[in-house]
Amino acid sequence: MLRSHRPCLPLVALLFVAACDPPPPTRTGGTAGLEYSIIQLQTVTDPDYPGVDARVLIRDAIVTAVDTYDEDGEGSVGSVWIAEPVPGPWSGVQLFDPVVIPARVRLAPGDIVEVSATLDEFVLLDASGRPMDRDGTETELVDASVQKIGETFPPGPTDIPEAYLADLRQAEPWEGCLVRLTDLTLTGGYDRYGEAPTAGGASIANEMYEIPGAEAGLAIRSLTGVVTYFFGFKILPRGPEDVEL
Ligand SMILES: [Ca+2]
Ligand SMILES: [Ca+2]
Repeated sequence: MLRSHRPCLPLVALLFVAACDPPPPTRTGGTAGLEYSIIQLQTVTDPDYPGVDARVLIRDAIVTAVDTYDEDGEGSVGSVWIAEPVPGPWSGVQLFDPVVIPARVRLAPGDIVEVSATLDEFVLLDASGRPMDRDGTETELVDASVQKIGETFPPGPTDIPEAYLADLRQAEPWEGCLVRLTDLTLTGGYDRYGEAPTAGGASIANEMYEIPGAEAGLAIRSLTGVVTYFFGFKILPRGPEDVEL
């Protein structure tokens, strides 16, 4: 997947923002940026939404997924998904290719982490800098460092209707979240983008795991995964334990 990133704000701009903006209620004395909940980062209508390119700090998030599967042989690994300790809409977000501290740590679901990152709304741009997708963007954290500070139980998914993923408005609150869909039927196998369609209009992508034998007619009783957006919403199962046929 071809990705491009905005450059970091110069330090002087960060200092200016930090000095002149009214502090959100969760401001801390740290130097890594102001502290936010994931919900504040996902909700543009929240009064404390910091805006794209803001440097942000997130404390006590729980890792829900780690991409270690190179689905296209081009090194498509490294993204990490985190969530608030209490699941629900707007409570998850993707970290695009973060630096893990300490480097020897292999993050796994259930790890408790602190994250310093830049907020982005990712969309592919054409040669003249215009969005190639007019329908949506993916909220994600880039230029991120993620530090493991503890462990807890791996978080469970939230059950949502399959139809939510076929509707831009209803899917948006679940972007970045770990969810579970039930009683799906595939209407095709994986296409050249690594996506398999369901009868209810959802799309299952192979970014972290590819369901063996995926083809039209395959019935899936339960499918867990994180929700992402790239020219439409899709669910990403993390491994065989996320798929119940
Ligand atoms: Ca979003
Ligand atoms: Ca991958």
